[in-house]
Amino acid sequence: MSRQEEILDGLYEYTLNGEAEPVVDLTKEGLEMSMDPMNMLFDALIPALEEVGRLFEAGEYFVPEMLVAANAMSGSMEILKPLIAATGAKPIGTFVMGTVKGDIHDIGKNLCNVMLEGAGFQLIDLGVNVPPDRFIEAIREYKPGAVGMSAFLTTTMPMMKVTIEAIKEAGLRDQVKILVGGAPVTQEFANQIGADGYAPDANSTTRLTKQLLGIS
Ligand code: B12
Repeated sequence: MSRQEEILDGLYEYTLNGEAEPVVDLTKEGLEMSMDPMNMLFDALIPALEEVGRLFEAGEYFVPEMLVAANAMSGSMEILKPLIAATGAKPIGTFVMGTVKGDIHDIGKNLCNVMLEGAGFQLIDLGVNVPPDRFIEAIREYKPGAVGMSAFLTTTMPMMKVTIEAIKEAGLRDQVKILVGGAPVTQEFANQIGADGYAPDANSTTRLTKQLLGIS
């Protein structure tokens, strides 16, 4: 096995076990060896978190294990993020992103942010547990082309509809394209609640946003 393969294996295993320090060390070593940040992200870190989700579902992992795994991944993300995000160029548009009220999952959202920034968008991240009013304030303040809402719980998905309705009531609906996403969200749900688009992952989020805003 090459050292690069060992690094990918290590990133996967240590993330799965929630060991933050070796994840950071291996990330740095990988970069020193000129490994592609996207490679580390999509071939090791994200698959590890997918496995964490599977283990949680199977009753073998509990919330604390999920949390340490997520934290281990975040340490690496902090290092990789500036390398993936674009530098200097004039932004091609503004994107306001947030995880809806009641929900604190932010890893999927953060990945979308990184890819959107990488594609040249100015990213306004409202964070997690974002109430409808905060989305509305941000639309008024930043005048974004697009707004993204993330939800990872079936119990917080309805908050997306509530937020869209609130944006409508505030008279702002026709000024923005609204995208929704997160593990339990589907295209069908997006249609039902009157969103403009749904994307299953960060890459397609970027593609869809450009398409909705007519940016080639
Ligand atoms: C890590 C994790 C946590 C961490 C979150 C840490 C953090 N900082 O985010 C912690 C431990 C805090 C947590 C807590 C809970 N969690 Co949790 N968690 C997960 C886990 C394992 C991974 C989620 C994740 O980050 N995945 C990685 C990313 C990369 O996922 P992704 O879907 O591929 O992301 C892409 C797309 O979704 C899309 N996308 C994401 N956002 C957006 C937004 C837009 C606009 C677009 C277009 C696209 C888009 O692009 C992303 C990037 O490619 C999932 C399991 C799973 N299978 O999802 C459970 C899971 C989501 N959690 C679950 C549960 C039940 C909980 C708790 C209720 C547990 C508890 N009893 O306390 C709490 C709820 C807390 C709250 N109020 O939000 C359940 C939800 C069940 C359900 N159907 O509702 C899941 C599915 C686990 C399971 N299988 O049961 N959790």
